[in-house]
Amino acid sequence: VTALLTHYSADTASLSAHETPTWWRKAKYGIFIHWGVYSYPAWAPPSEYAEWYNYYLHNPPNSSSPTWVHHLATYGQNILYDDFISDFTASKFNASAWLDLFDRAGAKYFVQVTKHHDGFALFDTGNTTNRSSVILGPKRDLLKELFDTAAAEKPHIHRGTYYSLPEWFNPDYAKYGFGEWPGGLARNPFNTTPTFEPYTGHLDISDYIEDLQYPHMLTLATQYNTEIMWCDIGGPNNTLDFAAEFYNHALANGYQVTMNNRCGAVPDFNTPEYETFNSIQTSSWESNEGMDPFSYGLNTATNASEYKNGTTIIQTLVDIVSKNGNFLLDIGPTAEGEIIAPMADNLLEAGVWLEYAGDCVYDTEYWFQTSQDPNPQNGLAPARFTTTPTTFCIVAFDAPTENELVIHKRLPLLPGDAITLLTPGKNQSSLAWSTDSSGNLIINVPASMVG
Ligand code: FUL
Repeated sequence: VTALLTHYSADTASLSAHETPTWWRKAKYGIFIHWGVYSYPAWAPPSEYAEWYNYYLHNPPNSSSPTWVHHLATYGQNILYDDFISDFTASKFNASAWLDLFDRAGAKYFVQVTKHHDGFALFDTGNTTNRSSVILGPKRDLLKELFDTAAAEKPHIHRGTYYSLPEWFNPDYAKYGFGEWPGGLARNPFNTTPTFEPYTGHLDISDYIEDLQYPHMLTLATQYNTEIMWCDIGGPNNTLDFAAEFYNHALANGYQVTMNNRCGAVPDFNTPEYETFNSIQTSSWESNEGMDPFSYGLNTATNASEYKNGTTIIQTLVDIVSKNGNFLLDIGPTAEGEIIAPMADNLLEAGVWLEYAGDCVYDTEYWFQTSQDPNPQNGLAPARFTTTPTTFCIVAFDAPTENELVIHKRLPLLPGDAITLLTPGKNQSSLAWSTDSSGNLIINVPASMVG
């Protein structure tokens, strides 16, 4: 059989033909990693993102911004954000350990932040800028370590890259800057005269898009072979050209890639942030949120008991999958490169369930009629539905309070079909079932499962 490969050109019509690959739609669950210079101060008040530390340090200027107040009390006025670059050491970063954790957590892909809005890259940025972990701080190509280790040790886990299109404080970005940001320059908030902070590692380039952003994106695509281009916050870009290069590179090398909706051109999938859709969406989507109640980067002001636990992770994942989405769950490692125990434990707790019940998550489809029981019994959370070509899954979010679990929906069951309870160890047991005159499904539940 000969397959003709379609090559993409840098125009909307051509690029619109691209879709999320099958592997991505089957994978359902990925780990998002926000790791960078902001992982050192690792602080934000409850309603702000910790990875925005530099932004909140300077905005609003000369005010009582909580980050500024915290910074002054903790580090004093002589420490600038870029002084934290040397504290971002990655000294305990062990790519094998991270990947082993992701694997045991049941994740099928990860998306590493390779450069956030602070412009500090975790990959080799060549001659575009010296503002990277290769030149400064750890002096290591952290992205290469993670990608190479994943390819060698966990080849079934797909590799993606987050990339912030803007760099808020890069003087070269100023001419493209949004009015609401500080004109591309960070003014030292402790200094009342307008002195501006150095943008450490900055090289003399003539155009931010042509000489920095576009080369970076091409580097991630063609040198690191990223499978997911997860851009952030849009803004000026050269993404039509990039997308054609990205897709054609993957085609020529025999793998499948995808790009999100924040790159500025013809997305493969949407990315609701700290929210999910409450009904089935037939086009591709991926919901992302932190394990922290409101941060992607590590926030040491959050009590670990507030993190999403295993049950919440699973219920969020299954809810999303029942509506045709993927779940990208974020963790924030420390500046030294450790994934703290409470985060790792919660990931592993969810992984235990996925180990025996993952057949109802991975490689499933949404059920076209509805994602959930429309009328759950006795105040229980509604059960969610997923399907495969040969099975229909019901995932109950609460243990039934009686020996019967009633599903208030006519399901595609035929007389003689078996209903199997998935249990740890995969000791599957058949449950007796019947339907009532309205077509509701009544499943007999063993006493041990009644809550
Ligand atoms: C947002 C960013 O501003 C956040 O810091 C975070 O990276 C999130 C995933 O996207 O737009």
